[in-house]
Amino acid sequence: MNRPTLDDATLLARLRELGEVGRGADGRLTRLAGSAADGAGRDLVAGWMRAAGLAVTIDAVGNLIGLWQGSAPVGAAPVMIGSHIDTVIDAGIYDGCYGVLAGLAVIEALQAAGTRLARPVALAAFTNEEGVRFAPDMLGSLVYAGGMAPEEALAIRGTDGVTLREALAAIGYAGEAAPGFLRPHAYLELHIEQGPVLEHEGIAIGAVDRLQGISWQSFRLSGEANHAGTTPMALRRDAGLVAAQAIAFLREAIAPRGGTTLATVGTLSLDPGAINVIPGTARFTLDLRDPDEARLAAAEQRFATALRQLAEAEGVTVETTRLARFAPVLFDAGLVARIEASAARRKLSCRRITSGAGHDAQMLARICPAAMIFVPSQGGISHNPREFTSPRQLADGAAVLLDGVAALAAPPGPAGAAQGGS
Ligand code: HGY
Ligand code: MN
Ligand code: MN
Repeated sequence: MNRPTLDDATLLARLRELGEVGRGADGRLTRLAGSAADGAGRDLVAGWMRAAGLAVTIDAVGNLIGLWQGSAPVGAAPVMIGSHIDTVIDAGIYDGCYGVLAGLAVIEALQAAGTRLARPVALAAFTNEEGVRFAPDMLGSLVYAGGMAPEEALAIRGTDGVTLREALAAIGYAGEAAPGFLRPHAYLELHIEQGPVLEHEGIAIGAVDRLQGISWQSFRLSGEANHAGTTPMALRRDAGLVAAQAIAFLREAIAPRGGTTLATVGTLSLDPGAINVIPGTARFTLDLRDPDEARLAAAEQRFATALRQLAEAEGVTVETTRLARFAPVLFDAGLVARIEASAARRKLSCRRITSGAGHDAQMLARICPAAMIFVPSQGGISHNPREFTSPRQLADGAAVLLDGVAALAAPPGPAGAAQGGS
């Protein structure tokens, strides 16, 4: 049995090939969950999984799971790795895809080394991690972990009015298997940091020990559309004004610079949207995050109170819709320690880090020990076509993932592989 060797060149080539799926004529990459581009991306990844001899299963919410049974005893709980391949709008090529494709590279390296398994290895590409089209985000892994019934998820209507059920059926990924059909022994997710910390500190590997809380809400403010030239300021019910005041309040009072609470209004629309009409309706979404649950709840409460007062003062009504709410998550200390030990063995600098972004790992942590491995993001940029991580850094992260899978699925001794690999 040889030492497993990762094929970094193929990993990079696949990342780039998948990164072209869903790229428009304008050069922007968008592969929203359940879109035709998502279907094409899934076909590509499922093809690579099958070529590696994995048994590919699609579950009822479209989660794509490849299983390498190898020499593992039938019925042994698998070690699960993976992430997602859906993207945001005008995305980079690494977010999510790196975790899935590095996971495939790890499996192929272990196979090529003739590794004997004590446990099978499952590779997952979860549905709708980004949540841009269907809320909440991490939807596929939430259902997989039992946090939402498949029927409820499939009935969710996207921003374009299409249900998840319709979208998955349209791309041929409305599967049969019951989400959660494989209960993992452990889950490890490799992901780009998407933030500035590792690069700023010159650290190669992030051992992610916690993930911050997330609150998503949408608001509809209703005032009165009226003539911009004939309506005195004192007689207006300007929904756009209240939205603008509320957004300013977020930065001034809820999430000032230097605090831990993060507030983002990523979508904002005024209706009817004409230069000479007072906006009768304003719609916006709010993404609030904080590593501390009590602070996150307090931020939600303070904003709700302020918005109500601002609206009352302008004679505007408020409708609030809850889109997502996930408490902060602590990852498995044993897995985090394994990640740190692997980095140390490989002489890679490493630090513990909190994830600012949501990830599928936070859902899998509900049903098994879970942790994440981060690699640096150049300039801390993500959810942006300038997202970049160097080939060296990508290879380092994949090597640490390889060590984790080898240790968990092929422990040393008669049944296992040689520890680690190059
Ligand atoms: O929003 C997030 O943090 C993740 O990218 N879905
Ligand atoms: Mn991601
Ligand atoms: Mn993302």
